[in-house]
Amino acid sequence: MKTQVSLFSLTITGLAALPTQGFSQKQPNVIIILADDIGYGDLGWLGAKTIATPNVNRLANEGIRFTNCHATSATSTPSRYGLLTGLYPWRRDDTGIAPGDAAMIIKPEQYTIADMFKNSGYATGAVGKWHLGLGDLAGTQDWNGLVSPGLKDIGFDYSFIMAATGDRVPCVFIENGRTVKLDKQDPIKVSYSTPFPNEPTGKNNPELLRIHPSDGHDMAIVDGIPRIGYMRGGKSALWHDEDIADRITDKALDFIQQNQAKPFFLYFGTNDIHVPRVPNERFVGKSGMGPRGDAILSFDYCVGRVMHALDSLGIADNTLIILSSDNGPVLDDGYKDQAVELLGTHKPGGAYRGGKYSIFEAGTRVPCIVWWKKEIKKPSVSNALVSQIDYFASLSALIKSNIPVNAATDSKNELNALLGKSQDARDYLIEQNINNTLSVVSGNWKYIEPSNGPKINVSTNTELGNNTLPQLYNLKTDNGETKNIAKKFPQKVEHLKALLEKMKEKK
Ligand code: NG6
Ligand code: CA
Repeated sequence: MKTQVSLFSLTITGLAALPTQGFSQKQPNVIIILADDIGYGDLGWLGAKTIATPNVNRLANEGIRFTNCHATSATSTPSRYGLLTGLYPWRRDDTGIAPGDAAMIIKPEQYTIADMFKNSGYATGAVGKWHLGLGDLAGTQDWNGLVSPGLKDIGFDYSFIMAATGDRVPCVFIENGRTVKLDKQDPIKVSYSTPFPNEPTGKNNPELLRIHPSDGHDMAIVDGIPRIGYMRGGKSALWHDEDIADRITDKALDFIQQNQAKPFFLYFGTNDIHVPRVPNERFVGKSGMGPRGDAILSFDYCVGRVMHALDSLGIADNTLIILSSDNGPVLDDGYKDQAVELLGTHKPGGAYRGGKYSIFEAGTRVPCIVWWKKEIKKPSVSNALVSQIDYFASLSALIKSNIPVNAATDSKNELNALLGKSQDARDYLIEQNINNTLSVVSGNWKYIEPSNGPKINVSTNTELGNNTLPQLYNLKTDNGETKNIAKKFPQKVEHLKALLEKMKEKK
């Protein structure tokens, strides 16, 4: 659309001397690699000494490394919603952790980052973890036919996805809305409320399990692993957990290869390092930290495969990669996988307090690297305050694609900061925990609104940061959020509280 308009204006103003630079040079390809549950301290370039992540480190050493980049939320569904729509997920009340049979949370009429790329002539693809619902009514998807509406209705030309998470049924891959390798004689049935008669479950048949739950995860057994939700049938389509990383990375590589001549946008959501952590055997025992550490190695390997593909196709220079994670780290997230016991001195959240689910910094402060060899000639570390919600407006500025007025209204163009040209970015941003408690980070200050939510996520032993009193921290002098100084700085509290209320009211 945009291209047609530009061409038209060129014709009528008589500037026929094509191709000009804009037309002869291909727009950059853009890949967002979004890890699952990788924490601020989990990667080599962020200080992890015990885990080798050479491929991620290469990106870090050749790109801009961010120390103050945030997901909007401390769990997956809202965080991904924020990234893909440029809207804070807490503006809606239906963006919490989605079951595998949730309806599609992003509505077809919403304008997504994928629509933005598509409207500018990009080939668009989503591969890997989805977790934003499918179909128009929860629990009614036709897993044996076309699951619709789906990703093509929100801007993705191509998709190869896991509907929700590794620990939620249905445990199958869905390619362009259809279950992959399904035998029609063995249809899939899914329920999040009622077990299927005569189907074994984690609860009733622990003798069938190769991995045991520590909390929840006691319903359908798929591949010897108990999951959330009930499922039967679809035997030929079921994934094998050891192969997930390879299969989705294969598809990401196919997409890149097939679209190498066009500009493309790829959203690549890895399953690593979400539970159940069952990495391929080539990583088993290699980190010394058990499955959680081994899954980080698997993540790094997949990043390496993407890099290698770009290098061998000769398109690495003009491909911009953003690597980040959907939320902070967690150790025991519901399976007995020794994440706690084998952690040693490793600090998944770096210096930060809390973790996945939490309003403390480790909940949403995530690793972030921007890599674009053609434009980023001086790799550096940036302390600019940026949010994943800004990828949308920043990338639209990059490719000069207009966003409709009512779309992505929480997204800010921070392209200069993302490309390392400026250390100035946001004045403030908002974080969200699992209980929908919100906080504002502004400069060195952080205000957490009062909340009646629980202090601890008992299941994971994570401090959630909820407190019935207002909290104020100085992140510069106290990055571990240990001293609540709200009483000492009442005006600061009032100021940040007013800012938060104003943002909540904004339409
Ligand atoms: C929790 C699950 C956890 C994980 C999380 C979502 C239990 C006990 N815990 O409810 O295992 O699936 O939801 O994680 O069931 S996320 O990264 O996709 O948000
Ligand atoms: Ca996650």
